[in-house]
Amino acid sequence: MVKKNIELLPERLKMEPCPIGKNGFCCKTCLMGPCRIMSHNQKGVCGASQDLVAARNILRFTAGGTAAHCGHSYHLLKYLGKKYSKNYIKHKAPPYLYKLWKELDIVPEITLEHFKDISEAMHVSTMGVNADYQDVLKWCMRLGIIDGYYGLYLATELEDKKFGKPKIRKGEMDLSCIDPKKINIAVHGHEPMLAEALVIEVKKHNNINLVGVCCTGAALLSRHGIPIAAHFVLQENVITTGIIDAMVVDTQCIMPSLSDLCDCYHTKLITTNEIARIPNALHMPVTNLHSARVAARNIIKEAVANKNHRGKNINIQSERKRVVIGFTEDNIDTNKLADMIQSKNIKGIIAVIGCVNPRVDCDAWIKTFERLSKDYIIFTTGCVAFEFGSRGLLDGERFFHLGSCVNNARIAEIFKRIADKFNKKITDMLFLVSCPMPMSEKSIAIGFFFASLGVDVHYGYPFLISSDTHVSGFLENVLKNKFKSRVFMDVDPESFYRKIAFVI
Ligand code: BF8
Repeated sequence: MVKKNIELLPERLKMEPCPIGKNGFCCKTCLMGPCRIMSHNQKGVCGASQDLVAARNILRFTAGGTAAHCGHSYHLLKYLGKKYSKNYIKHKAPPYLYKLWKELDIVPEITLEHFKDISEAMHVSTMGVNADYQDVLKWCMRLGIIDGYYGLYLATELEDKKFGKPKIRKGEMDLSCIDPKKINIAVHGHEPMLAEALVIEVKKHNNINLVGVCCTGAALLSRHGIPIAAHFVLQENVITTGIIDAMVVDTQCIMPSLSDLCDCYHTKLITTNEIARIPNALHMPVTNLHSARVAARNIIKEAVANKNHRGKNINIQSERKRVVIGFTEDNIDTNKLADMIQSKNIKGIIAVIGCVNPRVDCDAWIKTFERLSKDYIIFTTGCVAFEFGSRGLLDGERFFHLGSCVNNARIAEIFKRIADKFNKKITDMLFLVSCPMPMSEKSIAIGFFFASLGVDVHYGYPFLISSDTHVSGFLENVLKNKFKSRVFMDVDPESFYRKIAFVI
């Protein structure tokens, strides 16, 4: 039974978001504030304008997201005992874009440590450093490029090499993948090193059911067909089924509430990453292949012993959804997609990426993309992909599941390859990235990566910008001039539909 003082997500959501912070107008980079800059004419105590405050907030968001993705690659490199590859961006990026980025002076300085640029971004946006909001926003592009190559591309490449490239196959999604008859272990987070070791170890036991949550779940689903039980918003519901014997978390998007929640159930919460410690969790550090294997065996022992402590309440009402998964830049038929574009069978490709934010009407957005799928192929990754899957849409014909959020690199690569077939620039193709329900700052970093590739990027929930600032004008227009791309916001699914459906 859940203790009375534990509130689950729907209850906690009743707290309204701060309207000032939501628009990006709250400055808390120094201790003279926080300053609330309510109009263009008002300044913070230090004299910072509304535009500067909003731009710095966006940069700090972007830096946070980039740090998370690059940290992911960095941990993989350390885990595998490998070093950074030199000239990685030059090697991966389309040459014309690399040239443009050079001209714009936004190619990150990556010699030994890409973290220098991320820490420099925090420096740029701290009180009393950069006062030119346009220059501050240019830093977002620089971080977007780092995020894309040293986060998304590098993590995807390292994981593919070590754990295998996904294959197209059938898979399953939903909470009902959790099996009351078996010992259930859930793996949750983003860095799948421990989860991969568990995939090998659980094969030695026929009474263990391994399920995934969030992006570690999406990675296992893509590579091995391990069922995914939940996305970010449903992670608490995984525990409240009452039959998860061990919840193993690595890093990112893990709700701090899991600690109290696991206390209310028999579930053993196990942390595995040194930077993601949680009170009351059992910590099993995973730093290399050997410690991953040892931890995997110990986790199985803990889960087996814990099954006897289950309570009587089992709460599973949903139904397994069958999905087609495992698409990559190498196994998707880019010739066929190019032919469909050439013959005007489809108008283009929309990549629907990122989170599910419980403050957004998810149904309305998914229905909108379903309508748009008549004219567009839909690629999807991350938590929003789970929503397509749980509605039975991931058919591998019109809707393609391309994996976890770092696997957005696959989408960038497919865009690059299709544009090459037409001998065109990415920006000249009808490609769109839509992040309808962003929750994490990582979604913002990914958006700036696609914008730096020349792809239009849509957000369906305000990320620190409101429609009447110079900042949003810059993001819509200045980017258009330099990159032929724009970052725009439309929170209304119907108005977004009209903008996209009637593009010729
Ligand atoms: O990297 S989609 S809620 S789980 S941040 Fe987090 Fe958002 Fe889910 Fe994966 Ni991506």
